Amino acid sequence: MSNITEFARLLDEAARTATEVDQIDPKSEMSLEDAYRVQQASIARRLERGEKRVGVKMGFTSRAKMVQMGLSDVIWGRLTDGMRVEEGGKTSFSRYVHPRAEPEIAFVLKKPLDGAVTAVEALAAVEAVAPAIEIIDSRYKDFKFTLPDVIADNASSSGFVIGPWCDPHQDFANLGLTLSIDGRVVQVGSTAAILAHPLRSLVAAARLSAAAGEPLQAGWVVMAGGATAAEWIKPGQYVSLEMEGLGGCGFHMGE
Ligand code: OOG
Ligand code: MG
Repeated sequence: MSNITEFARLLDEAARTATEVDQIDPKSEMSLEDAYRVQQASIARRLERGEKRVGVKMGFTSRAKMVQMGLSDVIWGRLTDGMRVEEGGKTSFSRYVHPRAEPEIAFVLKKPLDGAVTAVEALAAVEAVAPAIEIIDSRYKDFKFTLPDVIADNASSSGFVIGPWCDPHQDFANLGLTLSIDGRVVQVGSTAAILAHPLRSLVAAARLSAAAGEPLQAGWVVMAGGATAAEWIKPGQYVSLEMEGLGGCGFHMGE
């Protein structure tokens, strides 16, 4: 128990001060349940500082991400309002250790989703879908971690940018997308890379969140997971996403 509190403090401080730390479980000895307890306790510290819980992010929902990071289990993390980056706005490099960006699709819910749901039920709870960019930033040295490590570190959550909210009653199963840095395309992909259909990621989010005793709420955002490998971001760069049919979004990485 005290280990959980101590790791939560360590990772929260690392995130708050943008300082890298050693892996807490390099031999992968911690149970995934304990790793999620560390995550929960570290997010509780953010909430105590006044941040508000705004949703959930899913991780390793595409093969490209699994291959890039060498892990193959779907994971999830907790999003707070402190992680929001305004669409078209600027975030500061000093807030991150070694940020990367990846193209995703986001859902916002109009109804709660609790536990085992079908894709049809999940879609019925969706208010809108949007093109989105996740800024991930592992607090671990060299962005290297085991599965318990990354779960404890809130699945590397650091920032997210959401583009225009669109009608979910359109086919978003296989939308082409490009991620660009300073106008140069660096990743090409499709929303189909996300578990073959991004709604499957929402179904998994509903199940995993409920199992943790924190079912998805109306108004929450769910980030479905990176559709391509993530790209390193340097100060001064502009990162943008274009998604077929849904439009785009972007952000400036300041100094
Ligand atoms: C872990 C987070 C994975 C995704 O979209 O797959 C993730 C990481 O890659 O650091 O956010
Ligand atoms: Mg992601």
